[in-house]
Formats: sequence, structure tokens, C-alpha cells
Amino acid sequence: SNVTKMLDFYSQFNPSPLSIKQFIDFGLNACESKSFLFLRKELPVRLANIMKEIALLPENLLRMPSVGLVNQWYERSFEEIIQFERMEPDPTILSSFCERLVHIRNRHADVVQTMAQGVLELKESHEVDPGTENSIQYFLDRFYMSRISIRMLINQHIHIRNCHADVVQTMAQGVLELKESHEVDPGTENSIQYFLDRFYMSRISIRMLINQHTLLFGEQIGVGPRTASVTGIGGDRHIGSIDPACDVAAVVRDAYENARFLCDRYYLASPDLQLLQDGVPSQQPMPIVYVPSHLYHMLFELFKNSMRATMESHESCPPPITVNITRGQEDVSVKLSDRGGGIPRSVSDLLFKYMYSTAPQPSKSDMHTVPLAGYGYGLPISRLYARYFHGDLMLVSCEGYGTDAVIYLKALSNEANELLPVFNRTSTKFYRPVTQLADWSGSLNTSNAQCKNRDK
Ligand code: W6P
Repeated sequence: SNVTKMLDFYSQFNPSPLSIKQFIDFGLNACESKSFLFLRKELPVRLANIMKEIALLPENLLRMPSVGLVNQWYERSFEEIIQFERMEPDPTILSSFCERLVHIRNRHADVVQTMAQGVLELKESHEVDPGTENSIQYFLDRFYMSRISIRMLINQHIHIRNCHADVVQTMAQGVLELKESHEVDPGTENSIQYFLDRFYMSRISIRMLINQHTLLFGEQIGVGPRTASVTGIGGDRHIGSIDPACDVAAVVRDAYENARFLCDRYYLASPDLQLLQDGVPSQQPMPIVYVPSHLYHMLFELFKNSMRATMESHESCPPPITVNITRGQEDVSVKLSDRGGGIPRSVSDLLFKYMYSTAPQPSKSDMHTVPLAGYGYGLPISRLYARYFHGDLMLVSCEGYGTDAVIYLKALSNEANELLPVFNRTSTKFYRPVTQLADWSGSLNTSNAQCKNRDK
């Protein structure tokens, strides 16, 4: 069909990764039609690349209803975006494009849960061999990364429309509407010119005053920690979802406070936070060019895990969770250390595996006791957020004592490039489950170990 042809066409292109710096430059020179022209090619490319990988999934997973549903969402969204292929970026098209993006973003809101459901369906209906399990792990990492990147593009575009285009462009559109519906005489034209000069100048000056005021006084007033650090109500220095002065320490405090709220409700107590910078207590901000909501997501997840481990291993007097933030040449590192008794190495590898993370869900009837952390997809998804801009997330646990979790972030925004899955021959190979022979003694695949050299 036509859509299949388009899929083949767009999947030939590699996605173009952007750096945080490029996102910012693009956002500052915000031009909605330029963004439109970029996205109507880049979004189909990213969608097509991951859809080609969906098609390579093990057949028994593809047959699961939830996976089929997710697949349908992708097909529909791909079709909707390529509708704009040959359209001129006039105001009407630009606004319907933006509406479409919001629509698509909503359609894909529950992808993670639905995919997890699909994996659960598979596990309940089939015996899953290690080869298949590996393919699924490989796929889900790439699939969720692709999703993170697509959402990032959509959010940046919407920002460009909201922040820069809105007033100026809506006004321009009004002028256009007038010109199309009436003959405009020179006198009217002059007064419009006069008005708009003053209107825009007034706007520029008001924004300038607001920015100065909030930058100078916004921090002390304190709009409430969560809003302050994540949404950055303190002068809109934000460029879309990027904060060029994202205060890592403030986001740590936010995430801690919100996790503590859940912890207190569940355990009626919670560990304290000891916040260090370069190993010593500090109230200084630790600014970095980053997406605060992504950082918050990772920290909130890690805090929930640390708090649960701490409370489960200490009936009274829970030891504090220590967070040490450090800045080096390449990385800003955030290390969370708990004394929650740790986890064995055999378990810490599993925490990032989607197949194991799909723990049997807590009973739906028990809606009032929100479990603190269900080892859901929180950790693997958090690690993807870290890796998305070439950082990382690691766990080092000492069983019997506690766990260190480290988030690494690129210190320099021009090195913080998007990390994107690319569909090609190499990625295709991973979906052909070759039954690997164990080349180390006593390792994973016992059935293989027994039938030595029986690979055909
Ligand atoms: C634990 C297990 C865990 C996972 C992730 C982060 C922190 C911790 N602490 O005991």
C-alpha cells in the first residue's frame, strides 16, 4: 500500500540527532515554519526507523493485543504526519500541524504501560527462551529511546509556537485576515504600522522588565520548590523544556521532598537528605544546561527506591540518604547513597531488564496504599533519560550495606547530543535470535551447555 511505500522511503534515512545546544539555538531563533519543515521530515524518519524494528519483533510478542495496539498508534501517527508532506507552511497549516502534534502526543501517552502489558501477556501465555528475551530487551531499549526523542521534538516545536510565535504571529495573522477580506487604504495601513510598532515595543519592554525582576528576585521569593526547579518559574529562562541554568541541587531537593511525601504516607517515617557538593554541605546552586523534567524523573525514581530499601531495612532511626553532586571537565555526576541493605549483584543486573521489571502488579483494589516503588519500568526508563543526552545511570550495590546510584550528565551542552536508535542492517541482525553457545563455564544458557556443538 501507499503507507508501506512511505515507510520504506522514510526508514532509509538516519535520524538526525540534535545537541542541547542546537535545541537552544533553534529555540532562540524560533521560527515556526522552519521547525515545521524540519519536523515533517524528521518525525516520519524517526517513526519509520522504529516501526521497522517493531515489525521484526518475535511473532508471538507481535500477536499480543497490547503490542498490536501500540503498533496501530504508530501507524496512525505516521500517516497523519506525512499528510503535511507537500503543504505550504501558512498560518492555517502551521496551526493544524501543531494541533496534530498535540493529538499524537496524547495518543502515545500510555505507550510504556501498554507495551509492559504486552510483555506480561507474552510471559503469561508462552515460555520465553533466552534468545527471545534478549531481542525483546534490545528492542524495548531502542523503542523507548526513540519515543523519548520524538516527544522531545514535539515539545520543542510546541514551545516555539507558544513562546515566540504566539503574540507576534497571531497578530500577523490578524493583519493577513484583514488584507484578505478588505481593501486596505494607505491611511489605515499607516495607523496599523504605527500601532504595531508601539505594541511590539511595549511587549519587548514588558518582557524585559519581567525577566529582570524574576531573575533578580525570583529565587528568594520561592514559588514552592517543585515549581521553582522544574518549571523554572523564576524568569522564563526556559527554552522549551530546556533550562539553561537548571539547578541540579534544587531538582534534587524537589525530587527528595516529593518522594519523602509518599514515603511518610506509606511508612509513617522517612530518611533525611544529606546534600553535598564536592563532598561538603553547600547551599550553592549547581547550574547545568539540561531538561529539568528529565532530571527530576530520574531522581524521583532513585529516591523512591532508596527510601523503600532504607525503610524496609530499618524499623526505627532510618539512616539518611546522601547525595553528592560533583562537577568535572566532562561530567556533572549525582551520586545517591542509601544504607538500605543493598541488593545482590545477581539482582542489580535484572533491575534494568524490562522482562523482569514487569513484576506482577499490586492489586488494583488496593488503590489507597500507593507502593513506594514497584520496580516497574522506572529504572530502565530513567537510564534512557540519562543516556538520551549522552549521560548514564548506574547502580553499584554492596549487599548487606547499601546502594549507590549515580547519574552522569554531560557538563557541556554542545556535547549533550541526542542519542538515537538508527535502523539498519546491524540493528536488524539483533532480531534474528541466534541461540548463543555459552563461551564461559556455568553461564546463562544451560540447555546450550548441554548440547555442545549442536548449533546447525
Ligand atoms: C536499593 C535498590 C535500589 C535501586 C535503585 C536505587 C537505589 C536502590 N537502593 O536498595
